[in-house]
Amino acid sequence: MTALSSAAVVGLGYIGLPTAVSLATGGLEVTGVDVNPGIVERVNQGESPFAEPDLSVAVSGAVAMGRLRAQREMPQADAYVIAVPTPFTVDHDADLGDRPPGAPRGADPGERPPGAPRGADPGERPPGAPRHADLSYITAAAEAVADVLRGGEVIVLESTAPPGTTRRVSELIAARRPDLHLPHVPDIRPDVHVAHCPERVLPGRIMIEIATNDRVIGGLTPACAARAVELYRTFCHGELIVTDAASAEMAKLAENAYRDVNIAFANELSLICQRLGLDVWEIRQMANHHPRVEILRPGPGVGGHCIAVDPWFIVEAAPGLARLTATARAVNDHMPAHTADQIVATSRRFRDPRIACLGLSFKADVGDVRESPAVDITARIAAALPDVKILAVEPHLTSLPGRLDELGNVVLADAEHAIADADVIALLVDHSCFRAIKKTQLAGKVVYDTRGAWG
Ligand code: SAJ
Repeated sequence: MTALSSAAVVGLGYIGLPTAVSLATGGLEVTGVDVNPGIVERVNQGESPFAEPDLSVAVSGAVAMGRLRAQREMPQADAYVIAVPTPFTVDHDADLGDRPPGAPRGADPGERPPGAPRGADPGERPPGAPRHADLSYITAAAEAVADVLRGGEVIVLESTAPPGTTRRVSELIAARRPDLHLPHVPDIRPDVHVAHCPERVLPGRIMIEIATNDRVIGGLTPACAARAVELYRTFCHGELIVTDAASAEMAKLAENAYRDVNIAFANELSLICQRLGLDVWEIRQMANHHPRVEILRPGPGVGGHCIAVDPWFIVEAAPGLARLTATARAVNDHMPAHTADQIVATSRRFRDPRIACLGLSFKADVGDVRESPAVDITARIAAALPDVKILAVEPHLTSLPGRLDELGNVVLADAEHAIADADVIALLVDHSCFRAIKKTQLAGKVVYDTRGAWG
């Protein structure tokens, strides 16, 4: 088997672009493939289409060295990394809410491929309704790769997906390329290797974690895993843990479901403490002094394109068994409505309330609003109080997300003016700049701190 010298990364989003840059820095000739011409153009100009620490400089370096270029067409390459979104669809029969499904999750903030379903405005999601993985992006990517294979390539699925998806990719390629042997078929010598290597990087720390995190690499066969290890070894300094593809898929889902369940416990504890008139932050701090207790932080809900979505893939795989996983999702999905209700009730104390919502992104110090509880809460407050002007503060954005823009009574404001003007200040995201706000600036205001940032 010859050494890998070229790679194509499909989907130049939050995961694909950093992976493409890392492979280029690791010595491969890399082509990034994206359906969005705007993203292709930005990358070819040496720019990152989205904000992530240290990414822009890495893209500019890789493009300047001639190691990375972007295009819309699938090229021939020794290795393919598929890093496209896995959105979900809502089970409407079981839908308890009255709103459309959430925006797509995953690596690629760009356009959907032809025929893929449209996502709704980020932040909207009916609480408690089961979701099903929508594999249309993965299918489109696998088919495009299939069409250019010559034999000898390794194809790695990085997108998070339900157990069995990597095998499905191999089956899809086999159906399109009857001239090639694929590794899901036993007892043949495959022409192409197929593996899963789920991404694990934390937004805000992607460029550090992509190089240092341990990775799980699951092959459809041991030889597939070994070939994928060669690829990731070019840039990953962490341990590369080898397994089969379905186990790698499940390990990834388990990681995010574990975090979701633990955040749900923190959120449930916060609701209980509120009912009992106790301070959840003090109780959490005291409990965490125990050497084997680490309660996570309660908050206004769980957002982002991963933790709010991936547990549903476990529920989908084992509906009757994944009771705790499904309940955690329901607990976390209920938090935005609960938080909004509390802020609206507090605001009704004023005849003509002025409300500032600090933060719209899904978590601190990022600008990503996908599945953001803060957007949901702000929209709910604005809808409940249509005559009240809501001052939304999000230093990472220059315009409001569509869902808020449509409402008419939400305006994007800067922190200083919003705080000075408002009667009610709701801290929805604990960005560093909000944490730095002095208590004196908040004097005389009604403060609703969902993140425990102002003690
Ligand atoms: N959150 C809380 N309380 C906490 C921790 C988080 O309310 O104590 C909220 C955040 O505010 C946010 C959401 O949870 O709304 C998710 O944030 P996060 O920082 O926990 O995770 P993500 O979504 O940014 O990234 C996760 C990571 N997974 C794990 O930590 C197990 C990351 O490593 C994955 O690569 C990423 O999902 C992914 O792409 O799957």
